Amino acid sequence: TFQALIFDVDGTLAETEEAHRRAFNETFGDFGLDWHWSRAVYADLLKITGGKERIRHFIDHYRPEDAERVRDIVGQLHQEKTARYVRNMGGGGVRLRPGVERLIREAAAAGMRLAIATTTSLPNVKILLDEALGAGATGLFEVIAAGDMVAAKKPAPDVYLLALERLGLPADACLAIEDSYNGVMSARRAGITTLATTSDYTRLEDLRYAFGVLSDLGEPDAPFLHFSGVGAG
Ligand code: XBP
Ligand code: MG
Repeated sequence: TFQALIFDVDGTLAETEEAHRRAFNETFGDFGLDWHWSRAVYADLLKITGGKERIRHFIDHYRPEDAERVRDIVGQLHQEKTARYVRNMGGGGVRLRPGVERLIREAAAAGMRLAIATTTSLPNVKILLDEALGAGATGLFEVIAAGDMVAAKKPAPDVYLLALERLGLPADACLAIEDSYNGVMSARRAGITTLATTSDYTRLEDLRYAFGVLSDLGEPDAPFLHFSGVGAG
């Protein structure tokens, strides 16, 4: 029986990748780089999780001639990108995907424990939850495993293993909610059953290792359709 839900963030809680892409591109402009990540390029780059890792991959595969100039400032670029993302997300307009808020609130009310396992940086998680669910919404989540808290990002299992360790639960007590090949593989390698919802950038990805794949988490209008919390508590 499931005692906890572990959520991915980008693509699962909300469609955030266009906001990430914008923050990357604005940052490149700030630093005087003539780089621009189009949607098509970004779709390719998303195979690499983590912003710093993604920038390094871009340099290696798209702009090796810039390597010498930029290699040492990847950390700085990424710090600025995070600051921009947080600024851009502030001030409203953030929407969670269908059914996400309901699932979070009803699962919590039913006594399920909630956690997050994401490759994105912690400030990005906080601003999204604060903007979408109200200030202090991070408090709904007992555990937030994020970004550089682990050395190896998804599809490595580390971030899910960290979440399990902090929850003090075995893998089979948890259900992961994901949207990508990398995310599903990460949870699976940690031994966690995964429900996948497809997102804008992951629609065509191989999600066969999820136990179920849905377009989204739905938003029922009938009062008898509810999250039962069976198995919780
Ligand atoms: C999300 C990511 C992140 C974000 C950018 O993957 O790969 O890198 O795109 O965030 P997932 P940072 O949904 O599988 O966790 O720039 O903060 O890394
Ligand atoms: Mg994701």
